[in-house]
Amino acid sequence: MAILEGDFSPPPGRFAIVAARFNRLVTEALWAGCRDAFVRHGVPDERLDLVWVPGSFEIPLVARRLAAGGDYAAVICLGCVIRGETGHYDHVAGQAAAGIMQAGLATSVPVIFGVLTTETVDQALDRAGLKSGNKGADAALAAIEMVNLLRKLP
Ligand code: INI
Repeated sequence: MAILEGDFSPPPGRFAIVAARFNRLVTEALWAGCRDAFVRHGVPDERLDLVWVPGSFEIPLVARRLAAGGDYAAVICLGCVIRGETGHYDHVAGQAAAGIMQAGLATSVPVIFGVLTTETVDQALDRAGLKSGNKGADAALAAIEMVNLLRKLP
């Protein structure tokens, strides 16, 4: 019986981070957590490329293009969608999630979902380095685990 699992040993390759400028106070904190997690797991700044896009809705196009280019071991998507008074939230959050999933499936490159979807600003801040950890750091770890897992798969 084979049990295959990715670990958190330093992975090879370059990593692209696609970050949304919308709700930038939060996404800057996600990027900081992501970068810190990469560095502490043996991926220095020189192997990270950061691309800013206007909002989470724009993340999938850029993530897919970067994943398809062949230069990156994984692409990490960082955004923050906060539910407002309108239905805009559902469209932006839903399409960002679907597009990010599609980018990974279409390219066979891990494309990691580090987009916060919350009811309030406080919930978002809690997940960007306050009470509830840092989702950007979690996204970096997911990328490392997936890169190491894919190297083991037959
Ligand atoms: N983009 C976000 O990343 N988060 C949001 O909360 C948000 N809201 O609420 O509107 C948001 N909107 C912008 C959207 O992502 C696009 O940039 C815009 O619609 C242009 O295509």
